[in-house]
Amino acid sequence: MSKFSWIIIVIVVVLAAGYFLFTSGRESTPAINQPTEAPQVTQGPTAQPTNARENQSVMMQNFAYNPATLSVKKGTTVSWTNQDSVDHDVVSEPNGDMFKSELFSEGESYSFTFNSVGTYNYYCSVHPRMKGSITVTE
Ligand SMILES: [Cu+2]
Repeated sequence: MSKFSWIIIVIVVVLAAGYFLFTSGRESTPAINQPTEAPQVTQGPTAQPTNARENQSVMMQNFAYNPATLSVKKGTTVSWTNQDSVDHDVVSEPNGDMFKSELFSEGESYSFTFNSVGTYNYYCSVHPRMKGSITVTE
């Protein structure tokens, strides 16, 4: 073998050894960094769908539902709270087929969970001018 070939082999071995030391040295650095990366746990994406289905409130004030129209996501529970000194109820049109509360007095409330997409008009059976509607979307 010529002297030139030996020089090539020595250079290759030195480069290979240097590469090995370099890569094995780098592998240990991520292990040191890991503890600082651990707290990067994000909770944003999971929190939003839960918020979309949080309960919604309708107040019964001065012989009116407030808000009179409400749009909610499917699965939302709507609660009506009576803030008048007279009794009110919540009856879905036409005859309370979907939901129908008892008459309830000041400070009391009634809840219904909307699991079907659609628009649901409702009224108070004692005060026919009291009307509202809930629109349920996907
Ligand atoms: Cu009423």
